[in-house]
Amino acid sequence: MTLMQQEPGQSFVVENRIWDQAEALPRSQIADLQLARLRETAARAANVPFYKKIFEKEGLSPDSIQSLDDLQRLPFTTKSDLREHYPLGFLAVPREKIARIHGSTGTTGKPTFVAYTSEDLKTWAELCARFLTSGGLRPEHLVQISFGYGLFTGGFGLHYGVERVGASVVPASGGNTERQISLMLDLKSDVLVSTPSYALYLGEVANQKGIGPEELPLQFAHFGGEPWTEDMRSAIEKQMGIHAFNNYGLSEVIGPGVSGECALRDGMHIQEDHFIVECLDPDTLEPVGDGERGELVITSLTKQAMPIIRYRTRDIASLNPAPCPCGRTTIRMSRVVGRSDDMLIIRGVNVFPSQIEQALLRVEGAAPHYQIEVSRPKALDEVTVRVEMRPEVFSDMMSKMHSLRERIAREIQIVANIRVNVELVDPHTLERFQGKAKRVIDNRKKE
Ligand code: DLL
Repeated sequence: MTLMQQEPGQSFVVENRIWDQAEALPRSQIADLQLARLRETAARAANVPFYKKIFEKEGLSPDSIQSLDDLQRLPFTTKSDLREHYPLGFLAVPREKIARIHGSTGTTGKPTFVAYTSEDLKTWAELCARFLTSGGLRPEHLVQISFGYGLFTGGFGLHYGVERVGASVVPASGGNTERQISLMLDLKSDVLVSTPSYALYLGEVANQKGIGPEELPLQFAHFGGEPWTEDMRSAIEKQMGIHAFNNYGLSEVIGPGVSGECALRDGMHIQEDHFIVECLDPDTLEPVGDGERGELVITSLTKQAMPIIRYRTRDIASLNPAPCPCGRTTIRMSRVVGRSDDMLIIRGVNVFPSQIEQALLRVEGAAPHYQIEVSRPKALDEVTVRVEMRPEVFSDMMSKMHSLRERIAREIQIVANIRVNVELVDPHTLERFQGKAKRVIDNRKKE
């Protein structure tokens, strides 16, 4: 198939290629495979004391799964279930079968660990190879991986995926931004792998050193690990002169490799032969309709060391089952608008930080660097959005600054339906991030 994606003014062309025909199976075959694998997963999960106890209590067994609808009879798993069985209480295989352990630090409490058998590691590399290929990676490319190599699944996960495709890796790891830029220039990296917020910072530092998009050798990038918006994609693409793809995953489920964009970049294809993704109303836990937002709940179908059933991700997104012109038959998920636990409730209105990002990036003169501070000085919530000005609009004319502030506040009101205070700050003064961005300070928790 010769489907291509080319934006006006860009020389990079993404040719549509499929790594594994499993991505393009007829829907009925996907369903058959999912059912068989769901039963295998239930059998493996019966070795995990947490699931065994529930299965016994509810009279569940692999044989009681007769159709995919029976998934709804299986229990949910939450982050606190994993924490309560710290460190490795969810293992379904003897410890000597474990080939590697990763973990997520989380923002509160103990980390959670996730384990892989050598078979799991092979599967993981294949899954990453799939989305990397769908987003343009070919054996001739040189990929700079600027995710931390460590417990975080981003570094090693993508590393083995790139190698599986046959491309070359520069395992730059996170941080040391000046060195990242020299590596990129000296080795002529074609592809960047990082969080979108780190890419934004890298691009900014390069630009400050007089290295513009034309001088950067990068052609395209695979970003993931945190929520970001279409407007942020445009800002980073412009700053670095690249074409950026989105990919999604979480350590509890495998790491990166759950889903990723194809050349058309209209939603992330879910690797449905390895995961069942449900989209549920977070309050009622009933399925929402196609295209409606809900919480993603994920069941692994092939993981051996730590099979996971109906994991409540807290990520809010929607599902699109419509066929994609790229030829893949898998369901696509939208961007993650945010995590339900990051959703701010401001005077009763639900707001995701990504809505504020979307609004302010639409205002010319506002830089894509911002911080949201929420407080409750008296009885009412107050939100202050600090936004950096672009150096070119920085002005000592009060009236100009005032109208920029007003435009940002108005745009936020339109998109997020809340009135906020906007503080314009000098260029390059807000914190930059080398991994996942932390843009919200909620003082109400302390007050
Ligand atoms: O962030 C795995 C990963 C690494 C995915 C690198 C993609 C690239 P955790 O540290 O466990 O794992 O964090 C998982 O990050 O539940 C989402 O809230 C968020 N997240 C990951 N990818 C995206 C994305 C890795 N593309 C949590 N868009 C998930 C929005 C994302 N949020």
